[in-house]
Amino acid sequence: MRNGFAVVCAMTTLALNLNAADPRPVNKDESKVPAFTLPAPLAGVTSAQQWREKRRAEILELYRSQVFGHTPQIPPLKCELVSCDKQALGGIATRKMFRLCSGDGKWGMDLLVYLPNNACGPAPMFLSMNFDGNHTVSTDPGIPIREQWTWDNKLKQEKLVRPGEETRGKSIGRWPLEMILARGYGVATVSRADVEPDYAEGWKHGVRALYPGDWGAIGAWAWSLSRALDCLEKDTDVDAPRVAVIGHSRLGKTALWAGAQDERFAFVISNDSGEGGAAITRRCFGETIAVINKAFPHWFCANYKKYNDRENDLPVDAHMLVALSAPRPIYVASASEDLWADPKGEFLACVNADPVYRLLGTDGFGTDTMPPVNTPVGKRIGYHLRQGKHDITEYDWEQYLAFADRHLRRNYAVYFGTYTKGKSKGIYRSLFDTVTGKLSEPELAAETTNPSFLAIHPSRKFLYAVGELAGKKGGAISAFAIEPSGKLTLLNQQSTVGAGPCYVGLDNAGKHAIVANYGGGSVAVLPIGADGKLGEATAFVQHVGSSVNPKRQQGPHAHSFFLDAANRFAFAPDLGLDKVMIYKLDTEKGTLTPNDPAFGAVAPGSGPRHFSFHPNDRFAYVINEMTCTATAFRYDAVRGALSEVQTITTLPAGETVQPNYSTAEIRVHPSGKFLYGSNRGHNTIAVYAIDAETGKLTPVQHAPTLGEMPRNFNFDLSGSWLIVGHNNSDFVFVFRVDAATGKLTPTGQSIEVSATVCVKFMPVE
Ligand code: GTR
Repeated sequence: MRNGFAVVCAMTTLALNLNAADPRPVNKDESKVPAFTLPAPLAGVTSAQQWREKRRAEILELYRSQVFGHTPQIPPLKCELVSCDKQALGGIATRKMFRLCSGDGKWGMDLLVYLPNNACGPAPMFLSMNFDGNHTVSTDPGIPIREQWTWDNKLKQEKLVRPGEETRGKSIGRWPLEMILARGYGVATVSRADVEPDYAEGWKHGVRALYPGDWGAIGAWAWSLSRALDCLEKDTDVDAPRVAVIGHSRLGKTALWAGAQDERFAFVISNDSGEGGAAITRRCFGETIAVINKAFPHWFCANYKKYNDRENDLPVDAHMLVALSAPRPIYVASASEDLWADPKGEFLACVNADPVYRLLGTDGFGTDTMPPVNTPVGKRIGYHLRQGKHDITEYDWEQYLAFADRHLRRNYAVYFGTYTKGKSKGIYRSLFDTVTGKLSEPELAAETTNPSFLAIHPSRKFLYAVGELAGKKGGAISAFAIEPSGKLTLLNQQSTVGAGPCYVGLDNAGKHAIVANYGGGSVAVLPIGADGKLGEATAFVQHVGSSVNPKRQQGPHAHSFFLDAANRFAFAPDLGLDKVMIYKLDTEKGTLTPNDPAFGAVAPGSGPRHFSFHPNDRFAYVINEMTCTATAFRYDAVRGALSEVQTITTLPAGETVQPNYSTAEIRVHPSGKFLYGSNRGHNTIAVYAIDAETGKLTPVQHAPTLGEMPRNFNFDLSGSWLIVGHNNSDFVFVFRVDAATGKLTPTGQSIEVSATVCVKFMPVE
C-alpha cells in the first residue's frame, strides 16, 4: 500500500518535470550547483569612460528589454505637502505627508517622511517601499490608513480593504525609526499597493493601468521611488544628494532596479533580494527564474519568461545589476537561513561586480572569501550574512547606518587665507569631518605673503589667491595647483592691474577670475586656462567718485565682486562710493560693460563691502561696513537690477556703532532661510531669518564668535556647520547651525590659524 503510493508520487513528479510549464525542482544543495560562466560586465571595456559612455547603457538596456521592462515616458507628478507635524514620535522627528499625483489626478501615492529633529542641517535619508501600508512602519497615530486592493486567497478574488487599526505598526520590527533618526538620518516610505497591488491582476489598480508598456510591477515600484526622490529633492530639510534607496526581498529587487536606473540615489541597499535581485541566477540555487515567473507572473517583463530554466541564455546576471550602481556605495545583505534567496549567490554578485567598481576608481569589494555569519565585509561594496531568517532586522539596519556613515559623510578640506604680518606664513589647510564636526590640525599649504582672499576652482584642481606682489604694477593674483596631499604648488601670477586687491571670485564654469582692487578702486577679469594658469586681464574698470565719509570715502574702494547664478551680471560693492556697481559679463571674451541700471545704491556713508545672493536668485544682500547694517535687495535677474527692500542694523537692538566696530562678511545660508553677517569689534555673527516672500530680514541671534575681529566665515555645503576665522586673534572656531532656527551654537572645536581673512570649503573624497 505504502509502496504503491510512493510509486504514484514518483510518477507524478516525473510527469510534472517533463511538463515544460513546470519549473525544475528547487535545489538547496551546494554540491549540485552547476558549472557556469558569467557574462563579462566589462566586455569590450578598458576605461572608466567606456563603461560610462557605452557598456553601462548596454547592460541597462538588457535589463530593460529582458528582465524588468522599460519604464514608459510619464509626465512629472504633482507633489503636495499634505501635513507636517514637528513633534512626531514623541518629539524626536518631524513627520511630513506628501501626496504625489499624476497630472489628471487619476493616480496617486502617499509619501511618508520622518526627519530627525536633532539634525543640524538637511538630513540624509533612507527611502524604501513598504509592504503593507505606510501605517505599518510605526504606531504613530498621525499616519493615515489607506484602502488597498488585495488578493483574497481563499475566495480567489480581489477586494478593496481598509486595514484595521490593529495593523498600525505591525511592521515596526523592520523599521527601527528611533535608531535611524537618532543617527541623524531621515526615513521616507511609500506603500507597494499605492503603486501596484502585488498580485497578477493588481496592475489594474496601479500606475501600469495608466501607463502601459512592457514593464512589470518591480519596474513600476522602482519608478515610484524615483518620483519620491523628485519630491524629496524639493524639500530643503532633506539632503537630497545623500538619499539611500533600500528594500527587503522583492522590494530589495526593486531598490536595486531603482538605484541602477536613477543615479541620483547615493547609496543602494539590497536586503535578502535573492532571485531577480542580487543572487546569481546561473547558480540555480534556491528560487529560480521559472519558479519566480510562475509565482509572480506580474513582476518582470514578458521576455524574462524566455529564460525559465534557461538561465545560461540570459545575457545578464546579478553581478551586472549590482555593477549598475557603481561607483556609488552599495550594500548586499543575506541571511543564513534564507537559502531561498541564495546567500552565496548574493555574495558572488558582489565579488563579480568588483572589477567594475575598481575600474571606476573605487576600492570595490576587496574580498572573495565568503565571511562567517554576522561579519560585515567589503569596501565600496558591502556585504554581510546575518544569522537567521529571511527578514530585515535591527542588525541589518545597524550595518547600513555604519556603512552610510562611512560613505555618505562629507569630508572637506578647508583652506584659510591669512595676513602674514604676524605668526601666519601663508595659506593653511585643515580637514573637516561633518560627522564629528572636527577640524584637523592645520598644515601650511603654501608659504606666501598675505594670501588674503581665496577662490577654489570648480574642478577642485586649482586655487586662486589675491595678495600684494612686489615689482609688478598693481596687486597680484596667484594661481596654485591643489596637489592630492592638499598642498598648493604655484602655477603663475598675474597683475590685478589695480592696487590693493582684496577679493577674488570665479565664474561658475571656472573660466574667469574676477577681482576687486580695494586700494585702487577698480575691478578686473582674468582668464583661466585649462592648465589652471591665469592669463592677463581681459577687462579692467576703474571706478570713479567719492562719498560722504572724509576718512574712507574720498575715492572708490571696490571691496568684492560677485556673479549672479546665470553668470550674466557682475556686482561690485564699492565702499568708497556707497554703490553696488553692476556690470554685464561676456563669458566668452571676459569683458565687462556697465549695466543699465549701472548700480544699486545704499545710504550715504554706509560703505558697502560684501554681497550674497539668495539661492532663489530673487534677493541679494549687501553688508555695509561703516554703519554696521545689511541691505536687502530684490533682484531682477532679467535686467540685472537691484531694488532696496530693507536696511537693518547688524547690532542688537539699542546698541550703537562704536569707533572700533565694522562689519565684514555676509552670507545667505544654503537653505535660503537665514542670513549671517559678521560684526568686527562687536565680535559676533548676526543671524536673521529671511522672509521667503519679500526677502526681508528679522533678527534671530547675535552669536559671539569667540575671537577678535571675525572677518570671514563660511558654511559646508549642507549648511550644517559654520567655521569662523578672526583677523586679530589666533583661532578658528566651529559652530553648529540649527536647521530650524538658524541659530549658531559653538561646538567647542577650534584650531590655531592666525589673522584669518578667508575661509573656503572644498569637498574631498
Ligand atoms: C518570495 C519570493 C522571493 C522574495 C519574497 C519576498 O515569495 O519568492 O523572490 O521576493 O517573496 O518578497 O518576501
